[in-house]
Amino acid sequence: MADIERIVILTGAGISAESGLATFRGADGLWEGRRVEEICTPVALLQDRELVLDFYDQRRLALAEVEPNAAHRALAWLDAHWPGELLIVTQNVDDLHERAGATRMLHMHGELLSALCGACGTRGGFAGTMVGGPRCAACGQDAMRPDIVFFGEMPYEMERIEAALMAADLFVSIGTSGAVYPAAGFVQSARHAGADTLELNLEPSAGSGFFHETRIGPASLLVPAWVDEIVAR
Ligand code: BJW
Ligand code: ZN
Repeated sequence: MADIERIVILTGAGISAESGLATFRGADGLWEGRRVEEICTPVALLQDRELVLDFYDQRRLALAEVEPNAAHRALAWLDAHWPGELLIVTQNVDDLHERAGATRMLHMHGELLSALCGACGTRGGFAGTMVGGPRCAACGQDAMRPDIVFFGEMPYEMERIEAALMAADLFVSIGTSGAVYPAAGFVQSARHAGADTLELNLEPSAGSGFFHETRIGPASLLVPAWVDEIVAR
């Protein structure tokens, strides 16, 4: 492996699984019998608004019951100590990376603790429940929705992510199935631009063959071990 200065880390639901949050495509990934692909869409929000708001209300409330695990803490430690460039791109909408202390990070699929006004586009911190909830403080419309990127919507900060992938020396993917684009394509972009690529996951992801190396196991063990390894280089 060549000298490593710039690291991009992609995380998915698997990094929060050991904190007690369900993954999407695991055995416990259904909500009232529906797959996430049926709930997280603009059409579902229009046709079944209460179900969609309730899905996110329940998950927002569940954040109070969980804590960051050893994998989140190891990445936060790396964030604080890595002298080169580092960007943690999470697909997760929980706040466990931040609670562990990570700062060089972004939420490409939005955040449970944020609300978006569907009428005027105002975004802001939100901690309550949305079913029967507040009107937008900015425009007064009854159009508040979770600040979550639904299928067919553009993920946040794509320009910043693409620039980081193009410059990366190392791309590490942690706990994501590789089923959802554009995140599933990051490994190919980074590799094509010259980065080394490493996957840490409980099982090989859909795009496992695109990585230079795949390590199989729980994030709480694999991530701290990889962080020890990278800082000892
Ligand atoms: C462990 C572990 C442990 C367990 N340790 N590991 C056809 C082909 C290609 C693309 C498309 C297509 N049709 C449509 C698209 C695009 C679409 C897409 O990709 N669809 C697929 C279903 C095919 N994508 C989009 O629409 C995206 N937007 C977009 O493309 O915009 C461009 C555009 C816009 C407009 C016009 C034109 C173009 C938006 C995607 C939004 C995703 N949203 C969700 C829900 C919101 C967040 C939330 O509610 O939490 O995001 S879906 C859901 O999947 C969530 C996740 O972030 C995302 C990824 O899931 P993740 O994290 O990988 O979880 P799992 O459960 O799948 O996997 C967990 C993994 O962890 C597993 O591998 C386990 O083994 C592992 N694991 N325990 C380590 N302890
Ligand atoms: Zn508004």
